[in-house]
Amino acid sequence: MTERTLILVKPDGVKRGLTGQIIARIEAKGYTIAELKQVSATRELLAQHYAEHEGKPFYEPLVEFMLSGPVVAIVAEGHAVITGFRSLAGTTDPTTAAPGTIRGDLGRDWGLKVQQNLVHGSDSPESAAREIGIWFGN
Ligand code: DAT
Ligand code: MG
Repeated sequence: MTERTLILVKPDGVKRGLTGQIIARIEAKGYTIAELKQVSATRELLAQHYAEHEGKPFYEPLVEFMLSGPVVAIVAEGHAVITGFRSLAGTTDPTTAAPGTIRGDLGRDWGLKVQQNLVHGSDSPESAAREIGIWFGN
């Protein structure tokens, strides 16, 4: 079934000029870019987006990091794109994310309180629907 996922190029990816490379990898995998915009997130928007992490030790640094510069929000479309993009992104910690993935090839540990790992991807159909609504409206 064709599905949609919410992808964010986080502020580290935008600042390092990696947006084009990241979009190229999404397209090279065969997914379609359905929506794309550069936005400066707000605290309110991030509180919704990261609601599941509220109260965790990395929550505040995560929100500050996501406010540190613009992000590029993307809706990508294709069969099994939710799982497929998570696989393309690699595991959360960029130090150990597999080579060949976005995080594994382009990210690393900068010794900060939060993992700056270049991209976000929705983790389930429910998350995707919720997050697309948050970033793009319905
Ligand atoms: P993912 O982005 O792989 O879905 P997540 O949803 O568990 O990971 O966490 C959201 C973000 O928070 C993640 O991209 C980076 C940061 N983060 C998660 N766990 C962390 C930790 N233990 N220490 C520092 N930052 C962390
Ligand atoms: Mg997540």
